[in-house]
Amino acid sequence: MTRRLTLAAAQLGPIQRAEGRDVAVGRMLRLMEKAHQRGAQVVVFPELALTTFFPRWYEEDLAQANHWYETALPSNATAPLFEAARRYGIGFHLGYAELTPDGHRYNTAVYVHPSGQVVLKYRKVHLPGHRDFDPVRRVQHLEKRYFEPGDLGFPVIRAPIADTEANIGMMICNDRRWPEAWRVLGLQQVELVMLGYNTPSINAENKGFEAHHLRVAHSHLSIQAGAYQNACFAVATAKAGTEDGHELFGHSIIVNPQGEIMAQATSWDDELIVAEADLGMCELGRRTIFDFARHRRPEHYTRITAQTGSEAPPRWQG
Ligand code: ING
Repeated sequence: MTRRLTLAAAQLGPIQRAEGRDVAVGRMLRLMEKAHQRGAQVVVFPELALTTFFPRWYEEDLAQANHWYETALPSNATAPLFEAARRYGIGFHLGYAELTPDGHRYNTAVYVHPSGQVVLKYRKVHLPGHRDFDPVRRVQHLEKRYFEPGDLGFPVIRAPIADTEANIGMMICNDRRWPEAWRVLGLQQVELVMLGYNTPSINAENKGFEAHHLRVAHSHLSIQAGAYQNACFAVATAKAGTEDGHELFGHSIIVNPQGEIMAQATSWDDELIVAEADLGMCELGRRTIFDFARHRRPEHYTRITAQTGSEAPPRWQG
């Protein structure tokens, strides 16, 4: 039986440091209404969608950063999103900063069913940047200060969506650059990867490894490869534009299991992109080129989990 889904990436433009959650939620409600008008059944909002990308701002005392975090979901500020989801019958992915009751801090994403129930939660595993103030950097990227590595792994669940169901999984921003994240989801037969990102358009480390003109290419390369090599769809949604003078790139995309870009945002502002997914494409990939059971040889992959860093190879002795 064919399983079709209409997917949407709800890209957000900049959220300034001084702007409250009501501003972001108001803009997200307008995007959700557009998604409803265009027949979307799943909407993916960005990473840290409720606030500015605050890891660019240093705080000596972490408690002074608590206002950037959600201690409950839904909250008064986010309840309108849950109401809209119920009203339109739309499931949505939301990225936000999570402060748990016992004081743990995570860069988190949830998938919320139209009923308002949280179907899946994920906490960002790969945290880029640094922990302490770095005077060399033109812009700080303090995700290792403000968040702990995720403790939920990369879960996949088969979730009811609209009149069908899909194997859904999530990752967040930097995770997309690590093939291990995609493969752990692929080994659970993921069919729809939802991922939000906030990616600076210039290289704050200024060491030049990643040339500016390749920033977007590397983002798309990572997502297209991940989707193709794990026979899944991916909805990758940016928060974009200039936040208090600091630029984030947009270029949100929806990718199919062939690695093709089905839709791409062309602005760096609030923008909805939509694509029709035939989930049967995932099964085709899993039964042919990427039939893991037939083709993978885990006995040769032990370095992937045995090692953290790379090791220099032995020198050839001739
Ligand atoms: N941002 C960036 C990302 O991975 C980054 C950080 C940019 C790392 C470019 C390496 C190269 O897209 C977040 N929030 O992870």
